[in-house]
Amino acid sequence: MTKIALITGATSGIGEATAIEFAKHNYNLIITGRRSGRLIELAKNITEEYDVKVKTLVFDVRIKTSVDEAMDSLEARWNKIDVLVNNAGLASGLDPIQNGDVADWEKMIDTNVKGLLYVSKSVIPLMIANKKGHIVNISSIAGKEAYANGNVYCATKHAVEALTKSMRIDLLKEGIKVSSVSPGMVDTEFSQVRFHGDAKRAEDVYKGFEPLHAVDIAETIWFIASRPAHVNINDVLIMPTVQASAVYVNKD
Ligand code: NDP
Ligand code: 8X3
Repeated sequence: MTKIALITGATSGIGEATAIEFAKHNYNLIITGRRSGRLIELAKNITEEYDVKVKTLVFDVRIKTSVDEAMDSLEARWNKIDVLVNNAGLASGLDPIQNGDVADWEKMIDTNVKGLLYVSKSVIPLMIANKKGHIVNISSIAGKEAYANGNVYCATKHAVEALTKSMRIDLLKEGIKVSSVSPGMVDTEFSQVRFHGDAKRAEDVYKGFEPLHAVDIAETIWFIASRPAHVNINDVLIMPTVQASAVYVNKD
């Protein structure tokens, strides 16, 4: 039977590349995000290129009732979710803690922590019923290290790390694998969002070196998801070759 992957935040960057990677490997897909136009376009492109089915679900991961409504709308044939990629997330702002904007803080906490929990809460019972499943949480180098002005973003990704470890323990007896992928700098829309649409500032982040590309992370997620049943890759920390830590980057 064709397997199913649910990928949150598939309207751009890592999530979009991951959807394409799983389609390439013959998975049917549930792709989610808030920008419905982009989801429809991606579904169209994927189904034209690959012989798979794609279901689009438009919801904001921060709103539990929206997550539940979207998940409840799934027809029974979509309920056997083999892989959940908790990818939807963002940084908003890059300010010292004393200047931080509370709205930015809440956006990051609500999306990166509460959103991941809400989606997991609705998918885990389906995986338990199927007696198998694999959850891949997208963390970050910011989940391993704290860096100047990263404060709340780093805190949310440290929370993702703790949740990943704890979920792995809680779901052990249910046969559900839990992994995380922690990338360094990846050239996506991430910095545009972090800098509130300031395209110039976002572009400068990736100048003078080759960052990771979304497909590098997508291929890593696929590798993790495609290991044999007895193997779980707990965590992958993946960096551009020129990046040694959150802040040490060998730029031209
Ligand atoms: P993008 O901004 O390109 O993609 C983010 C995705 O998350 C979009 O599809 C967006 O969809 C979705 N999203 C954001 N907020 C919400 C929300 N409230 N509800 C539903 N979906 C939401 O960034 P990336 O691809 O880089 O980011 C993906 C993940 O990777 C994030 O968790 C990020 O923290 C992590 N990461 C990124 C790194 C990088 O350098 N780029 C490095 C390490 C980790 P939409 O706006 O349509 O809702
Ligand atoms: C995104 C990478 O270095 O901006 O998680 O925190 S970084």
